[in-house]
Amino acid sequence: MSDQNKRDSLYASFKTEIDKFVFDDSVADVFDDMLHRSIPGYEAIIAMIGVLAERYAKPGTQCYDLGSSLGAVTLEMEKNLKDRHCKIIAVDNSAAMVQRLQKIITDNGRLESVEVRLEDIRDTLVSNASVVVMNFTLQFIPLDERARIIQTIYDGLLPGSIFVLSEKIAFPDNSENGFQIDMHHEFKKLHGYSDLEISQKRTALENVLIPDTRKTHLERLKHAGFEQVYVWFQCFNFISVVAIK
Ligand code: GEK
Repeated sequence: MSDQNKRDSLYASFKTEIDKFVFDDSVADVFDDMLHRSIPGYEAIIAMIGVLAERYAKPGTQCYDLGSSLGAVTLEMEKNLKDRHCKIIAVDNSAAMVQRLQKIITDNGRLESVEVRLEDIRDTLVSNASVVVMNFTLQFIPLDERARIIQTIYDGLLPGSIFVLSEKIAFPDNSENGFQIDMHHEFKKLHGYSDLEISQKRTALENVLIPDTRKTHLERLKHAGFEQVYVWFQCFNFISVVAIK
């Protein structure tokens, strides 16, 4: 079994103290399995980002995968944009993730169109872009810095281009919020996570992953200047939005 396919059991045994969740080697080793068993619709979202990129990527422009982890989005874009002469820029500030993604890219012989950067997305300059994707990454950025990042993305996109934003969200209505979280946990249980794993992971993510509401996301995107903002995917408390400049 390769590192990429190792099963996630990071929170399987009881911990007396739960550290804040970080994207280190132990997480990177099991990350592929973690996301597939934790995000309802993850595979569909990746595949549909491929569809969106295929439709909107313009020849000779740049496509960004901000918070690229092991490159699921990067690889899907690369697969769908052959002969488009686009540069795909994958950015992540976790050395553990970047190291593994660099190896995946090298092993695939795809170095030419893909550039992997160890960089904080708060410092990323977006330019000449036709597709920018943040797949479950804005949720890890401090609340007061989110609007500035979205503005940088908007400014760096060419007219008619797209920004795809996927996020775990919160609901303003308490009973709906409870229902959606409950269903997400049910999804995780059916994918082999125990109640202990679910609860310890939840504690580790407290104040690390901070979900906004759908309304906040949509308003922030419109405020940055995006004219068309559409939620194209939702499953429980996970959504994906496409914003067209
Ligand atoms: C996927 N998109 O498979 N700068 C750069 N990277 C960051 C920052 C930051 N400030 N904060 C967090 N990250 C991927 C999944 S995971 C989602 C994205 C999750 C990185 C972090 O290191 C991690 O690799 C990624 O964002 C978030 O489609 O774990 O829920």
